[in-house]
Amino acid sequence: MSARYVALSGGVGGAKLCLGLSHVLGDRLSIVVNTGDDFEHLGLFVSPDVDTTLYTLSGLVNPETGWGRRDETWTFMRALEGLGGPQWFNLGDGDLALHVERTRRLKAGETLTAITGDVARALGVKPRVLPMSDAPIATIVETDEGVLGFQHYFVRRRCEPVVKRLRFDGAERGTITPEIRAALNDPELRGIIVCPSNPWLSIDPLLAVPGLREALAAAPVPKIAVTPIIDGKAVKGPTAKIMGELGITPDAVAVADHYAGLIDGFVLDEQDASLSARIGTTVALAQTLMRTLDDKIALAQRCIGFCEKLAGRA
Ligand code: FO1
Repeated sequence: MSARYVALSGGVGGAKLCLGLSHVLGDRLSIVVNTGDDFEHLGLFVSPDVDTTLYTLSGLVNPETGWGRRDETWTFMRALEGLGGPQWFNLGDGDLALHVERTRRLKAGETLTAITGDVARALGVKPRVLPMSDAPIATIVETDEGVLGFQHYFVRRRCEPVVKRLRFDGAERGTITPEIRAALNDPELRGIIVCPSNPWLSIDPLLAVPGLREALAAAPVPKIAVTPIIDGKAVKGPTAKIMGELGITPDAVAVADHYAGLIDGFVLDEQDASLSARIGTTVALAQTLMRTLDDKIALAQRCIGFCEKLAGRA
């Protein structure tokens, strides 16, 4: 089978489904990853969602946290503490090498897409990992405590401030990369899968890149989204809290409504089957909670089968 798929992903939850998809599709999968969480820290360019995707797909990821590397050492952070340096954002020694090397190559004028492709190859990652933009786009969180950069909100303040509004600074200067356009125009493309990421924090920045939403809509294949909410609770992270603060009922229906116009199908968790009638598009029921690799592969196969059914091929 030469069928190719494109996944849209950000954060730890999205990376889990990408791992399942990579086991099924290998290099026939292209992943468009959120870069709105990227920021400069200690003079280093840190790209958390790209790195979580690369580490998850290579088996290097810390399985407890879902970010950073497993079996990590912390000599750098201890030495930094001794110098009075900031401690709120943890950079393990192995992880640090990636930030140093990426910063070196960006300063030499290379694109984030080219660097990410080389890192993926170095880590043995088969799918194409494509940053949503080579121009910097920063997710900014307007809260009751003022305007915060994403990592300050998410890590330093542990998502405690009340979110009033989200914006994506620099989006208007973004352009869809040639690599993403090629993936969406590939004649072998058979489907587009929006992973169970936080729609507001991880997928909206991606959809804010000029031309991307149009290119997705123009792709002549089914587009499906997988719910990140089960029984009114986010599987991980602040999705339900943020939805409440934005005045949105934290349930799967609100997520499907958020993607209205973009998707042809929605993967709802079996526990929320009673919500099916309120979803405004075709529904597939699945076990969307992914604890094991088999869960991730099974959900990936369910998504691919759903795309084939929507395309009238199954
Ligand atoms: N998340 C934390 O909660 N604490 C950290 O110290 C932390 C460090 C970190 C370093 C590199 C990296 O790629 C991710 C890191 N994250 C940390 C996770 C990161 O903030 C989130 O995974 C994404 O930005 C949201 O998905």
